[in-house]
Amino acid sequence: MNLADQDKELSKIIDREELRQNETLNLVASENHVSRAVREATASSLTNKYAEGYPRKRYYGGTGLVDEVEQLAIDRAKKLFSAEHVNVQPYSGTNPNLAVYFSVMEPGETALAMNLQAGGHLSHGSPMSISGKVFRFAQYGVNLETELLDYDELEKIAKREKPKLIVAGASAYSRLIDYKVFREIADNVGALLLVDMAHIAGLVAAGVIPSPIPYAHFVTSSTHKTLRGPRGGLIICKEEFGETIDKMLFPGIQGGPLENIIAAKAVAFLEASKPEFKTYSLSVLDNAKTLAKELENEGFRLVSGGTDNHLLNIDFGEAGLTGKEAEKLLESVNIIVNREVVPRDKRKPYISSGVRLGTPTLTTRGFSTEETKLVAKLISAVLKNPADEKVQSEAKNSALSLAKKLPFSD
Ligand code: DSN
Repeated sequence: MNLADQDKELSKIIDREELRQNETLNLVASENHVSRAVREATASSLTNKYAEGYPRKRYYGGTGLVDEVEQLAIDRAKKLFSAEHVNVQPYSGTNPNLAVYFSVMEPGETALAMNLQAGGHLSHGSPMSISGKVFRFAQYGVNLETELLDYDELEKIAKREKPKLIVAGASAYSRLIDYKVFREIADNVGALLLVDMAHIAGLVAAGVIPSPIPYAHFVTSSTHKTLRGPRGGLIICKEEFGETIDKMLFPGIQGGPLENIIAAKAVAFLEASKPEFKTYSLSVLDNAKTLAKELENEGFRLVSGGTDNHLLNIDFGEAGLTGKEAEKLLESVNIIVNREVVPRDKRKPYISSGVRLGTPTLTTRGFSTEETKLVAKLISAVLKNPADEKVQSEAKNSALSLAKKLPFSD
């Protein structure tokens, strides 16, 4: 029985969500819209199969075909990223980080990672996360003048803290990261290097920004952001750490792998290896630069003055709109973003003084720099005239017609 007949109540909610996605302009930097092929693999009969273990070493019968699926995903990811060892079982982007931490540190030992205000991630040692509860995380940030990573300062902190692991990578940093310098600093203090490339994995796969893989001992990622796969994660590491990482992820951290999701990852890796994906990724970068330039022309202050990747952060300042207000205002006119703490933020993360904008989803639906300029104008009009109902209603109509003009192709 299909879903609509089996469970009308739920089916209607999903239909409404599909309509919402189609009728809104999504600028959440960490989201994307997967292909029908990825969705088909996600919804396939592989969801029925238990396969604890790894290919050719499972704890269940009947796993010959899921072995083929998982090996295909591993082989494709290795080729795509020129990686030595890949684990495709992580359920999310956070579990791979835990697998690395528990593989290289004992509880209480020190790691060094970027703080939240500079754009770091909760799983990089926030006291609210198990990472910060079990391990001691020292933190680096950005230079508060340039809002860029300050490698001299990073080195000073690394020498002082003597971490066992240095973590590079962020959720809200709009600039490129110099992985070679990170590796040199790690080597100088006897630390291992982990790069969390969750946000930029698709851009790395497409070869349109530098890859961390030659420099890092470990690279972790989610698979659903710029990489445009199903919701899930990935660990890449040097061969020498492969066995330890695999054992730490399963049985250390996770249970049975989601082979339907692993199949969908395999599809996404195939898609990301095609020339069209490189064209798409270049367009993600162009659109982000266009959005940044147009918003700056409209008078908005961007953290670090712009972007080199798929995202940018507007800082409204202490006296300006809060990120929460801006997020709600934009949602009311069918533009979806998320609030974001910015480097000098005095407000709590739930309120914040900024919003983060990204171009992966709009680019997937075919937005060019021309449409992106229109989106910037809409965002500007809405945020500058929060109490003007006419402006808000015109912006909503324009957002809706842009969405209808460029629907998702499948
Ligand atoms: N929650 C993701 C983001 O929005 O960046 C990171 O995992």
